[in-house]
Amino acid sequence: MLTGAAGGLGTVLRDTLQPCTRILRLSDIVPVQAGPDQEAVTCDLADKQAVDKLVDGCDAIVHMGGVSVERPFKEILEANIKGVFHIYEGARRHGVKRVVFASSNHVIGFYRQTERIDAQVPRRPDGYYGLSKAYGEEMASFYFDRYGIETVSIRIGSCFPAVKDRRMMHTWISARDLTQIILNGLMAQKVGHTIVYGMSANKNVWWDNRCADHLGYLPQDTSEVFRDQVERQPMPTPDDPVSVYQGGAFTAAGPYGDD
Ligand code: NAI
Ligand code: 15L
Repeated sequence: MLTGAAGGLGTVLRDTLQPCTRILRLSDIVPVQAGPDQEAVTCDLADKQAVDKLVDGCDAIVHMGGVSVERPFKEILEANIKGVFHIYEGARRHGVKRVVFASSNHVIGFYRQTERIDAQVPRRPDGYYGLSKAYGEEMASFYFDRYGIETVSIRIGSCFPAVKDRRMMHTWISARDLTQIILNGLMAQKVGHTIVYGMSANKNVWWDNRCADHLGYLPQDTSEVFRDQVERQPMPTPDDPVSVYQGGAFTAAGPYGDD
């Protein structure tokens, strides 16, 4: 089952994951059209009963749905925080044993671009969105320790068809490489709760994936193919958050505390 199927990544993943499924159940809060060997279920992740029904009958869950940028806390609370709880409760109740969770680099967004980090460093979320992904990772850890449900949390960098700016030269991941991480995350023998940074084979990366070696992820793509076009863009000032922090502009978004 794929949540967030109407989104930017969901629209690509519904095709790239399809060959590895018997039936791919697609879900989003907005309607999606099912193709051959697909089912479509419109469901708000904030609705516990609806999510419980959604999960019934699934072998595995790829959880991409939710608010994907910094927004007022209430929106994040409903879609992401309650949403991820409902997904794991559904998994527990219906015996689903494997989840791939779309976490984000914004879980560690307040690390500086001069730092190199692995998946064991303390989290430094850069907003309510990053906090919700940190909560999702902790939820995954708890459901493994307590119920044996295994998860691969992918701290996705920037997954778009092309690199948009200098920061993304470090954070970019192609849809092909993201698909490989997801499939490896679903098929690997034992993952417990594994955190992996979702990046392609870029130069000068900030993230070290040695804690996720057992996934056997071998990126095929690199942001280098976009270097010429990106380096034609004006250089931001050295104190601009886009040049200072790994989370870039997200570290200066808001404040969104007052709903
Ligand atoms: P997106 O915003 O295009 O797609 C998210 C989907 O979730 C949308 O189709 C939306 O309708 C759905 N959704 C939102 N609230 C919902 C709710 N209450 N109930 C059910 N569905 C709901 O985001 P995108 O780019 O496709 O990202 C997919 C996932 O990957 C997100 O969880 C995002 O946080 C994460 N991610 C994406 C990155 C990227 O570079 N695209 C980077 C890091 C993380
Ligand atoms: C994310 O978590 C967002 O979902 C995506 O839209 C991008 O902003 C990405 O991070 C990024 O940091 O580039």
